[in-house]
Amino acid sequence: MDEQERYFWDLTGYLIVRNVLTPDELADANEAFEYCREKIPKGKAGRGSKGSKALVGTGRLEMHGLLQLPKPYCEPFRKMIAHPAVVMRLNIMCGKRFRLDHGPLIISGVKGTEGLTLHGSGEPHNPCVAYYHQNGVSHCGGVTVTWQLADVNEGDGGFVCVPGSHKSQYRMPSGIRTCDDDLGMVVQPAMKAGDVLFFMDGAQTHGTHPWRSAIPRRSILIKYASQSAVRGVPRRDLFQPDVWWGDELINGMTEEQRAVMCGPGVHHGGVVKPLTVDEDGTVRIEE
Ligand SMILES: O=C(O)CCC(=O)C(=O)O
Repeated sequence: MDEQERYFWDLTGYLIVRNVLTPDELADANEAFEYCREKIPKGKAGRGSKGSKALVGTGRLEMHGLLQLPKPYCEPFRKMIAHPAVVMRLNIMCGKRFRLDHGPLIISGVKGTEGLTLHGSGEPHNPCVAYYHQNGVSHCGGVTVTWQLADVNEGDGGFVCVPGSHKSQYRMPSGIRTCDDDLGMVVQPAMKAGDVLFFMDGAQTHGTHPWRSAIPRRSILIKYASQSAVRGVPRRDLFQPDVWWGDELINGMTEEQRAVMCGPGVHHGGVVKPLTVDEDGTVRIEE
């Protein structure tokens, strides 16, 4: 990551690196995409656009599980997760020993596929994906890397963001969230097949415009975290104290003691309960 890239990243909250995939790598990735194309589940219309007029359309097209595809179709995605162009940049963006948090996933779109309301921007504040800068070192807890397998031209739709929003001290106005009154601040960057986009997932205001091109969208998103951040967890049981620490250590603990021994992560679906202290000093699980 050179000085120019670093400046762009720090200032805007995203970065596009051009021409990363070779023609052969791009062909292999597109062959794997073709294998998945008919299997991509369609979401319920309205789930992404949530009442927005600007983002309305047909259900979103997203597919997970790309690392588990049969060979050779998993290979292009396995190569992407530790690609040198990604490693050299994430070592600076997230710090060394960054890790894959969740993904890779396909985000596709056909003409008319709905958008996704803008989110991130630290709303609500989530320290594990925050961006900060101290002692000359910048740190972002969550970075998403999006590989483009087809061109995204100006006006096609797809990924959008508000450049610089990771530094904003104010709440995102509702017109920005829905894109119904975006103050001219929402940017949809144009990219070519083989380009790679990095963005500050969680820290930056970002989302999706409806897909407007007759050529379907082909994006592969891989979500990374710094070594100290955990959002997605591959199995719900990893939150359970006996799975995370082992039976022997947990045996005989009270429910409250067990509650502080849970495995880490944000996407726990409610299985991790917070503790609270009553006026009389009793510690109990908050329901
Ligand atoms: O690439 C896109 O369409 C945006 C994806 C997004 O909003 C996210 O991954 O949180």
